[in-house]
Order: sequence, then structure tokens, then C-alpha cells
Amino acid sequence: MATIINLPTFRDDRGALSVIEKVLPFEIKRIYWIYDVQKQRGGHRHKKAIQALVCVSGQCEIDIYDGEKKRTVVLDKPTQCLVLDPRDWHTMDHFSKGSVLLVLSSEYYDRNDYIKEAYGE
Ligand code: T46
Repeated sequence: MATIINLPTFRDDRGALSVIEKVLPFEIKRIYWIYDVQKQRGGHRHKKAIQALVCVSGQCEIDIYDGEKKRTVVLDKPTQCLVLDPRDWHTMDHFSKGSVLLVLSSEYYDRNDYIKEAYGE
């Protein structure tokens, strides 16, 4: 099941700094980011990849379904990280203008890792 991690964050009179270190349940093999979003994205689950999502600017919504429970997570803080298990079907939508969604993945890119058939209701 998807989990939210509150990231260590250091604020002072210069601003804020959040860090991901020793908190993820995987070694990071790939980093990508999604921006200028015009339409819903995602719409799949994975065979192996565990992924950690941080909306580093702005906000977006992630709809998640693990085959048993549905959940919507609003990512609107750069101090929060959403970890998706491979079985978590996910779509990403309602991106605010200028938002950036950072994704850290446990796997190198492999188009065969994607499962695009939705779970039955
Ligand atoms: C996911 C969600 C959160 C690559 O060539 N390398 C990559 O590492 C990635 C992620 C994508 N691509 C290519 C494949 C497609 O031609 O970029 C294009 C767009 O990818 P996709 O349609 O899969 O994008 P999203 O936003 O629907 O999904 C992405 C990730 O692919 C996916 O693993 O979990 O973000």
C-alpha cells in the first residue's frame, strides 16, 4: 500500500531544505520529473518498480488503487514523499500551473515493467 513519508526539513531565515536520505525502501536507480502537465498522466502499475513521488513545486493529485482499496493523495508540500508499491495502479491529475512532480524509481526504465490493464472493480 502507498505510504507518505514526511521528509527531514531544515528551515532557517534563508529558507527551507528537505532531504531524502536513508528513508526510501529502495536504492534509487532513476530520477525523472514531470511538468507542464495538460492532461491526466499515468494509468498503469508496475511489475517491479517502486517509486517515490515528491511534488517539489505546486500541487497535484494521485489516484491510487491496489486492487482492494482506492485512495486519492494530494501532493502539495515539498516536504512530503509518496511511495508507491509496484501493485499500486496510479494516475496523476489536477496539476497546478508551474507544478513539478519529481519521481525516484527503484528500477531503470523498462517498458516491459508496465501493466496497463486496470484492476476489475
Ligand atoms: C510512472 C509515473 C509516475 C522514458 O523514456 N524514460 C523514463 O524513465 C520515463 C519515465 C519515460 N520515458 C518515456 C516513455 C514515454 O514515451 O517518456 C514518455 C512518457 O512516459 P509515460 O507515458 O510513461 O509517462 P507517465 O507520466 O504516464 O508515467 C510516468 C512513468 O512512466 C511511470 O513509470 O509511474 O510517471
